[in-house]
Amino acid sequence: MEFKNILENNVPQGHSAEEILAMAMKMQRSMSLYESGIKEICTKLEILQREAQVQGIHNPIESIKSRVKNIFSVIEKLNRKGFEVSMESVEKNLYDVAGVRVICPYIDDIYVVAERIRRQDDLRVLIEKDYIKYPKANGYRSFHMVVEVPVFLSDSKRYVRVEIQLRTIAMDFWASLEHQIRYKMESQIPDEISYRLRQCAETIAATDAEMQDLYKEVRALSHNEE
Ligand code: 0O2
Repeated sequence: MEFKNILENNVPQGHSAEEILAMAMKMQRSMSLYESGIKEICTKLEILQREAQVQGIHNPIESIKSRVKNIFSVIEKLNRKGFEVSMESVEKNLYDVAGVRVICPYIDDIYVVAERIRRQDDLRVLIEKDYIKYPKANGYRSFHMVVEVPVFLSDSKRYVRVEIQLRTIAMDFWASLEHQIRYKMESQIPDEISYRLRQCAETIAATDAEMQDLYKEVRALSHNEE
């Protein structure tokens, strides 16, 4: 969301536009720490990918995307949740400023990657949310983890929170399009559209399960042939 829209729609109480702009510029400088946190996590994931490629075994990671939340979205979220707008508040109250999305071929791969992340003993896992076993009411499925990763600066070590979203290709397809559709609708999504989106999520979940079964069967067949 653009700064202009935030100020027009949602001015944080007790601040002037100039104050918020100055705060945004100050916060922007601190945001580089989140970039570093993302790099650390992406390196770990790329090492797992590379290991599978070198060993010629199934690679549980199809692709990796990352982003640092736009500073104005950060301010908007703090404001919407009633938190103070400051860098200290970001560090205390927000978990998804740094985000890494891991796209996996099959459902089982998600749990394999989650376990490999848990085993990295320099990471602290703070939160896990399994929206695959327990999908959101709208049909959203993904596995979310919030981890803290150490970032070494010239004179200190800082732990940076990174949200890791693990999804199959099919879950990502649904979530990306649902996100677009939701953003296109300025008002509440009509019930009929929500219903159809949920139906699409169910169809996709069934297809994901079928693809997983197919893969297991093919793998068993090829093992038998060896
Ligand atoms: P973006 O653009 O990805 O940054 P909250 O963060 O307050 O909304 P909570 O409980 O802290 O909620 O986090 P939650 O629900 O575990 O995960 C939030 C993130 O997961 C979202 O970030 C989305 O990326 C994704 N997500 C969660 N629910 C949905 C959904 O129904 N549809 C889609 N497409 N994505 C979802 P942001 O900040 O909303 O968006």
